[in-house]
Amino acid sequence: MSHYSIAREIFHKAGVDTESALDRLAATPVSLQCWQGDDVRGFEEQDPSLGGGGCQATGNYPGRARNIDELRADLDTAAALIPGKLRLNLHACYADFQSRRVDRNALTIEHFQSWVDWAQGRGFGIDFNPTCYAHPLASEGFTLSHRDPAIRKFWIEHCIASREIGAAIGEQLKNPVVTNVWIPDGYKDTPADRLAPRERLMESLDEVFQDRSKSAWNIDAVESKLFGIGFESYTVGSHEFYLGYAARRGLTLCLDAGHFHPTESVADKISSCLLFVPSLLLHVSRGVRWDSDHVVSLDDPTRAILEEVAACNALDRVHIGLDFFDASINRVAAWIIGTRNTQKALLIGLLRPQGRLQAAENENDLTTRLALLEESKSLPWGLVWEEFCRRQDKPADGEWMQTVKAYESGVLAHRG
Ligand code: RNT
Ligand code: ZN
Repeated sequence: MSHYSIAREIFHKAGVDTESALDRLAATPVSLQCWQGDDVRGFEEQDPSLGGGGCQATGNYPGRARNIDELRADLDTAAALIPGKLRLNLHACYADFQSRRVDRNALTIEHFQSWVDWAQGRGFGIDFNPTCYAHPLASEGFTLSHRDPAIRKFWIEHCIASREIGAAIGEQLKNPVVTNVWIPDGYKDTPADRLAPRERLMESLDEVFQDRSKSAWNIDAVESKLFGIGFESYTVGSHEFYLGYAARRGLTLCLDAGHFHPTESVADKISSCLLFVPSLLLHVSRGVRWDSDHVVSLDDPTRAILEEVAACNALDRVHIGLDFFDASINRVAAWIIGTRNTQKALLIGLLRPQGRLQAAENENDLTTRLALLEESKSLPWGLVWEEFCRRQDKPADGEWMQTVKAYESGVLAHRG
């Protein structure tokens, strides 16, 4: 008997159909963040002192991708070692300028066509993000909520251009793009006026999202944050701001696992938010003490988030994206570890004996509920994961590192 057939039997006894979990996992795309490959720098050759708006890639492991070709080669290496459906999450600062460089408010689909062709060849969908940081007009730490209308206008134009690009990509791929707006705006120290920047942000967003005519191909998302490095005391686009805004405008709400108080449960927010917004975007990440964007671990908070998506039966309303950037380890391995962990967390959620748990709860038999929940933790999900990798023709755990090491010595080590 194979490992998997034993596991299938054990799960069957627990009232869980592993085949259906495997099918659902295979049908669920995970969006790979391009920015893990180059420490969120992009290819605009901006002065690094302009900063990342509070995003901080730390570490100096050799092998950072320095150009589009290197980034694509690294993504290909990672994707070959990850089972399941993948998407590529692009940022506007990863434009392929070829000969003529333009500023961010003048970007068009032309600057991303080579990415679209690349993704199409691999069967990947694409997601998109305006880049509202690391730019001279973001140097004061304010973009869409800046008090200067000319600066606001630039960023409004950039966000509109990004949504147009998203729609054009979605239409070409016949696969809608999630375009996610995140801005760093905020203050290091206590503001005198918390209201006015939020009013300005709301007005700017109203302009950005005025034309919703391309919503078949472009899904608009907004991402909140609690604080960033250099933005410790106040973030204009807080959770309450965007929850209210997304609910009112019918936008997708992005929940980044690193953007809340460390003791807050992001998992618990999912069911509430889904009652008020059409869909959610997850930025699966891991904060260690702060929004440190560590590689996703198969830890309790990550499991809770993905288990909750499965328990709410909300896979059709939740887009799963990754958001971590670690420069202290092999960057290709970081993608592989973080993506596989996200998929494992979802698989664990899909393998939970939800029917029996719910039945116990409905009978108010909370003792049985606890017993089932606890015992489900030792069901052999790892064998089902092994089967998933096998069916997808991808390496099982313990079998991919050699390939990454060979790529490191053959390719990454030769980058200056
Ligand atoms: C920043 C946000 C945002 C970024 C990406 C690179 O705190 O999480 O999603 O990580 O734009
Ligand atoms: Zn994020």
